[in-house]
Amino acid sequence: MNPSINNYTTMNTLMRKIGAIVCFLILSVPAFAQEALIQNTYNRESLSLNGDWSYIIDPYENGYYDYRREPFDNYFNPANPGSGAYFANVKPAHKTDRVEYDFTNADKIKVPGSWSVEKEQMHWYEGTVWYEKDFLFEPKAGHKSILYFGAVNYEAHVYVNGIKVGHHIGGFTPFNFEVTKHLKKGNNFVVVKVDNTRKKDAVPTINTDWWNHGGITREVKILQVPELYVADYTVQLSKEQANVIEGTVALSEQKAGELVTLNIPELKIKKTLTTDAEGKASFAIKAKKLTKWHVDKPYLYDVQWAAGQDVVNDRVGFRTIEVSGSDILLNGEKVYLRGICMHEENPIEGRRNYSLEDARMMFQWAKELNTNFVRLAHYPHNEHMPRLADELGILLWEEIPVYWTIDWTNTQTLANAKGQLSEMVQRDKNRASVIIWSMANETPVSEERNQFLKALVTTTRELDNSRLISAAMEVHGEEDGTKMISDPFGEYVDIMSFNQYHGWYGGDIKDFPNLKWAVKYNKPVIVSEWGAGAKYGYRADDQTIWSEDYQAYFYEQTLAGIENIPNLAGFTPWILADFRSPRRPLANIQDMWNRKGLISDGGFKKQAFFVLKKYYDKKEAGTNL
Ligand code: GCB
Repeated sequence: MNPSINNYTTMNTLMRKIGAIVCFLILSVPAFAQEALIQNTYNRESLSLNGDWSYIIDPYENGYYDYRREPFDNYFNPANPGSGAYFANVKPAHKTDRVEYDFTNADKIKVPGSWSVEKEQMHWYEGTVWYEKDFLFEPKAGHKSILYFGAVNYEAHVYVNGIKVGHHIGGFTPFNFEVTKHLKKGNNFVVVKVDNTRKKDAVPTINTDWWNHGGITREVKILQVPELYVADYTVQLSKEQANVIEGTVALSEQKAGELVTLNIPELKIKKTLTTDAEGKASFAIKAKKLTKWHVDKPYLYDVQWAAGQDVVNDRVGFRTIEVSGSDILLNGEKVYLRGICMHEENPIEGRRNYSLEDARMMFQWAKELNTNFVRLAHYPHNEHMPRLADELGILLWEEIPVYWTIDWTNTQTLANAKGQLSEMVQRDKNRASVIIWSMANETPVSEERNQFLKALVTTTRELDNSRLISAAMEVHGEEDGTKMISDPFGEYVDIMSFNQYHGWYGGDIKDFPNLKWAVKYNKPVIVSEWGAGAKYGYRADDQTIWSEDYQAYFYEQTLAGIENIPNLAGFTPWILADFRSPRRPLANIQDMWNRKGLISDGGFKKQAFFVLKKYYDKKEAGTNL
């Protein structure tokens, strides 16, 4: 054995042990229980950390584990950070200092963004990348600082000035950590270990039909809130009592006897509530002359909460959503869902959507199609989407990435799915546009799966019992020439939704108008997907696969037969725009894009777009189809 290695090893072990003891003394509380999500980060004072960040690609996770594969986190000593842990962001102070990473001179990357698109050499990269940002900070007296991430795909370890502040799993939902004590006046830095490695027991699992965009994919900011602040609230129309606005509010601390005021000026509502021992209060107030939120008139009210020094404003629409037999009722009236599916991807730039402009582009296309409903597939999209949908009058289906073959018996996987579900509901529960929470997409029927999905339904109903629950299920075989919609999970949802690809994945599209369907449950039905691939600009005839003509014919045939499906309350064809997918290699046609979009990767409309638009125009006008 090489003696110097041996010595080094002994020294290193000793140092580690000392470090571990010091670290244990400093951080003797287990640090990273998930912190509650703060409600409405849009209208709070904040410092944006968007823009250029330094990054270091780290396929061996060298900055996270030592050479014995032990995480530096386990024994890290901030007073003596060493030269290994990248999150320490150490700079050599002397010419003899050896530090083998350097954020200052490292290449820069955009936040929000996806490295697979921004950095050519990282197009196919899946693994760890370290992000670092320096920033100036001015702490505000009497205030707390909360570091907020809109989303990081998929796993994030977060460090502020070299100290770990938290960890998050799940690529499409927000998270935050209170960092008041870690920030100082002047220069500060934040480091995030981002890891988009696909894992079998993750949510989603290793197999998806979309691009695994790695990076800090949504905004990052530091919120500054008063010491005691309005942490959470729900404001909505009661399901049971007409024109009653009801809800709850929770302060950041479990303090009884605090006064919280709800103000909705236009309705002349000003009510002061007193918190209970948990720092919470609830209310139910009759509103006179309420204008309800509707797709035809998306009316929003200014809603303001005030407690102590804290004031937070929101814009909230009031509506009810329920089912009755095979109908979906919006404000008590039947609504037919003229829908479309979307991924959270900008087809022109091939990156994740993250901005208000992106949201406008997507919804403008949806409006041009004359839709009133959008399925945000297959994971929660960024918050601009529900906020803008509230303003534009578009109904939304939101879902979590419980997609295909999830590890159903794994309790960690279930906890993960519940975590993502809770974060989605927590973020969007005050958005009138959101009417459906979807539990899953095309999951194979088994007892284990049923139990898993039932557990998600229970969690959803506990969090928000005012919206409808569904899942994109499948067609389960044929009986006597009739296609069966009979997934046993149908028993637990409010709306039976199913994807079907007759004419694409099997079957002949010319037969579609004559197909027979049977739905096991007497509930409203949404066909949550159907579609065919076409390369924009490829014109041939309606029998030639991949041509725009075939896709247009496919749409005509499907639309000619879709109303034969019993209890049909609407549908969302697959999909508004072409999107990147590693499952789609066909050269010169797909080139790693799923081509089922009605709009191409360049942003051009295919023929089928106009077929669907014509159908929706007629449907809206109530004229003969
Ligand atoms: C599906 C999936 C969707 C796919 C689509 C397709 O059923 O739900 O994620 O992208 O089919 O294009 O095959």
